[in-house]
Amino acid sequence: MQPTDRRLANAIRALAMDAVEAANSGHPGMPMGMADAATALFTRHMKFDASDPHWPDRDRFILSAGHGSMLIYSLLYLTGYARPTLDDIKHFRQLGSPTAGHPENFELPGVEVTTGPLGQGVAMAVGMAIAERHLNAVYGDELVDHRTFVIAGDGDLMEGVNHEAVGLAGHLKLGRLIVLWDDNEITIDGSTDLSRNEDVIERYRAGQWHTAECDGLDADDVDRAIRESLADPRPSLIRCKTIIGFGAPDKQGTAATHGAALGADEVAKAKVELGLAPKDFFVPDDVLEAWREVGRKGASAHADWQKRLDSSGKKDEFVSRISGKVGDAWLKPYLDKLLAELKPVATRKASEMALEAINAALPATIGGSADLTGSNNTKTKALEPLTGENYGGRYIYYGIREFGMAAAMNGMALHGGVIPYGGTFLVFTDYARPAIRLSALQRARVIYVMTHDSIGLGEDGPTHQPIEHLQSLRAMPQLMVYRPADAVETAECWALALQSEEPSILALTRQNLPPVRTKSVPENLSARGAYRLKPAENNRRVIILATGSEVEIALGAAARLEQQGIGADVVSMPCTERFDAQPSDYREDVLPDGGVLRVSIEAGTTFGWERYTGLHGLRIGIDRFGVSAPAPAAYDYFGLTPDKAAIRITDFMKTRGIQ
Ligand SMILES: Cc1ncc(C[n+]2csc(CCOP(=O)(O)OP(=O)(O)O)c2C)c(N)n1
Ligand SMILES: [Mg+2]
Repeated sequence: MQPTDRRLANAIRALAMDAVEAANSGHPGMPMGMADAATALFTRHMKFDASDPHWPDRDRFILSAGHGSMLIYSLLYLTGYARPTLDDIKHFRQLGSPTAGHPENFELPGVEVTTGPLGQGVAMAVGMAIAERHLNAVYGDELVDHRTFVIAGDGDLMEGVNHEAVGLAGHLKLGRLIVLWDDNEITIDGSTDLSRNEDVIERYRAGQWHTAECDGLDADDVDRAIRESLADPRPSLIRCKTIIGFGAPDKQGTAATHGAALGADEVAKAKVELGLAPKDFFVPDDVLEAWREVGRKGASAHADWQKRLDSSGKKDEFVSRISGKVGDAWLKPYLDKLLAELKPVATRKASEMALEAINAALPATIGGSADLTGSNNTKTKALEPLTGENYGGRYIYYGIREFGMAAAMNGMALHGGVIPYGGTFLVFTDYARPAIRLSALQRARVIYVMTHDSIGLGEDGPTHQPIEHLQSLRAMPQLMVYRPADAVETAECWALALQSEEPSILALTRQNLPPVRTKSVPENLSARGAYRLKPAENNRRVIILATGSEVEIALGAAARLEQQGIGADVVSMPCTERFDAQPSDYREDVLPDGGVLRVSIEAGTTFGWERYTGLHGLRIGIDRFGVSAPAPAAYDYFGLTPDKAAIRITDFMKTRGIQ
């Protein structure tokens, strides 16, 4: 006899309680409250094949309420994914176990995205749903026809990014996105009455979503609400009324079950209450077998899909597209053309020029901007807008939603098959930063086109002028920060970003820059992170390191030093992370130890530049907020001109007694 839905759900509850108990750490309340809803979703709706977590046409499931990680670990184990094993679950939250505190996409293939920072799961799901619709427009129903399901908590819906995600999804009519809201009226501090009185349902409705309500503890009722939602063309929010910690007799319905082990007594009582055996990590055979059958069910749909792919005539293209590998065949012809007609150009414009070649060569790119298209130069001529009426478009008007844009791009990148890039001003990376951090943590290939990268943006003044941004972004692991000096470096950095496994930030100027790279070379010099752009002519006594727009200033200062008989190398450093990864002999050649004064010039904080100048070097930069003035006046005011830099360097040499 088929076990009841409640018995299937109780297996989740048992594993969640026991794993949290064993770790003496974790969140049992959420998995216990949503076990029935998750059972309805996985047994009756989710299209997946546990034997192949990478099947491209699988439905995507995102546990936005990542603290309830035992919910997804239980589901993956029960349905028969290779990992986590029961042993992995017994090692919940332990060093080296893939059952990390919060679900990590790089630990378990069945985990689509990393969640835990509340709100971002829903926002990434929006990106997944965009990617699905876009690829559907390109490849048709035969190859791309899946849905994105989310389980989200009160916290996910309170976060600011939720408003951005709801607005974007409603506008783009992402009808294949279904969010199940765990409406348990509890957060860490206690009742949601402490902090919320908005009508969540009305807010979603205002955002052009379909909404449904159900008893989240009744799998049949959840199933009904999901079916209703599937039939509606709008994105759906399903309000699942639940009880946090359901089944724990003395603690259910209270914040006490949110984020702590229930305690042995309460677990024992809960097992009695739920009709479970008193054993730890125990799943009855018939229950496990029923779950395993659920995990196998998708195999036939998978096989049918494979047949359609094999006979589609598009197999190689599709497989290569999903693999995400891209070449850089566009680069050389583009550079040849560029070098033949050199002229001063802002690197944001140079980025647009490179994108014309990239977007023509790589159909996987999807561009966009948070309402700064004309400033970020992100839209190339042939790109059509991606809209609710035309998902085949490749340009997204994200609106003024930097965080929502970045999170959506994470979802798109992790969905696969598309390479998202999107722009705003560099200073507003602060608005997108939590999602940039998740790009990095998840190794999502997202390319951030961040223009107006210094005081060089001029008159908009200190609120718009990045100061600490470059260095603070460089401090983030697994994020490549590129600051190209001219059009050639901009193209090189684009090529690197596209081929990288990490997310990248391109920091680009508003103002024109003269070409500093004027000759064709066989190598992508930016790949080294830093390279000697101009060697000293006189006996080398100074090495000037500069990035982006300050490379021009470094060259001018070096010329003045050379006139005084002081030999000066100029090193262009478009990417410190790449330089750090070079072999030591290369780094030693570019920045030899001892005897030579090292100077950095960057129109931003000097914080951290001692990493390359050494403590006895000279750091030229801006250690305060900017000024509202035309760019040349601002540069002059901060001493960032060839003359002023050269004088600072020679003065510094004199006071330090450097001959
Ligand atoms: C951005 C962010 N802020 C704070 C937290 C810490 N935190 C984790 S869960 C939680 C409460 C979430 O409440 P709810 O979504 O209702 O989850 P439930 O207690 O119902 O399981 C908080 C504040 C977090 N994970 N992410
Ligand atoms: Mg809650």
